[in-house]
Amino acid sequence: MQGKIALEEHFAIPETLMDSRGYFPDRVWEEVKSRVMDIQDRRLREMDAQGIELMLLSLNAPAVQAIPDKARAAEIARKANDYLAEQVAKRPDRYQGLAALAMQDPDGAARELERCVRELGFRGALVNGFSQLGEPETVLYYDLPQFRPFWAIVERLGVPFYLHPRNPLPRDAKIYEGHAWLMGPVWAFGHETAVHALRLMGSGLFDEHPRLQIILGHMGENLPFALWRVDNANAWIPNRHSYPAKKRMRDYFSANFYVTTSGNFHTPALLNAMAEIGSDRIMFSTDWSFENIDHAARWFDACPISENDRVKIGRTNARRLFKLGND
Ligand code: GRE
Ligand code: ZN
Repeated sequence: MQGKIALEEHFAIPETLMDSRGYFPDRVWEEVKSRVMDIQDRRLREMDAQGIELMLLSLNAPAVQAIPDKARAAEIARKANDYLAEQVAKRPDRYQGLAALAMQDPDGAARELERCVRELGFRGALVNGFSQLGEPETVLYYDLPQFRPFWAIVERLGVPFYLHPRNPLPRDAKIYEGHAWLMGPVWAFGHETAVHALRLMGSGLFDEHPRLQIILGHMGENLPFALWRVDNANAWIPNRHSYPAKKRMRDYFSANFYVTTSGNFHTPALLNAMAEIGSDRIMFSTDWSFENIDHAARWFDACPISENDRVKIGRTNARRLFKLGND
């Protein structure tokens, strides 16, 4: 399919590059490093070769979220956003921006998002899971009450918020002890991010701000598969669940979430997502530089779905959500 749009597509700046180092063996790192630092060269050739018209670019992970000093976190976010704006300005027909945000300071993050959207023309934000603040072990999840004014501004700006994975801190990763292979994209990323998304849903955030739109990568971080059981576990026990939110998790997932195909190029997973959230809320993505554009595109272009669904997932859903114009 020509004209695809991809939106979990990462770059790095020198200050954040090494955050991606630990996920790759030495022999692969040189390759990943050159991919993630490049924007205007090989990336465009890969996009051309695989029918990707536009990428929405975002900073690598965990980057800003893992800087416990909030002034430094804000400085790096701003630096990454200014650099991204310069790069987008060179090829606005091929690239658009998603803002990095120092959520360590919710008011500052809201102001930076506003600057990115109003002054730099960015289309939304991508944040790498919880933020560390002060003591490196202090973690902030965005269902906490101090983030409600931030969410009000996201809703008012009308831009989506991509909740991207990061690893849990060692303190919260004891279950993986002795099994380091389960960290990162293999398993821990998905679990960490799914729990964060469920916290947002259960907190009542979407009752207060019903127009918020959250994007999850990796075909929804396993939530489309798990959703029925989340709402129905022990359904024979009356009032088993009690949480601040007014509705079922399914209702929020259907009204306030999108999922992308990033790093999950598997037809049964896509069909499950289509059955649970529907083809209007699924968008193509690759997860370059950490996955391969050709793997993503070859799979997607040939997977057995209707051409109507392919065009929605490959292009038009993103054009609508990010207000990129109609066609
Ligand atoms: C990602 O961005 O999803 C990612 C990383 C590092 C390794 C693998 C991966 O940030 O998918
Ligand atoms: Zn990613």
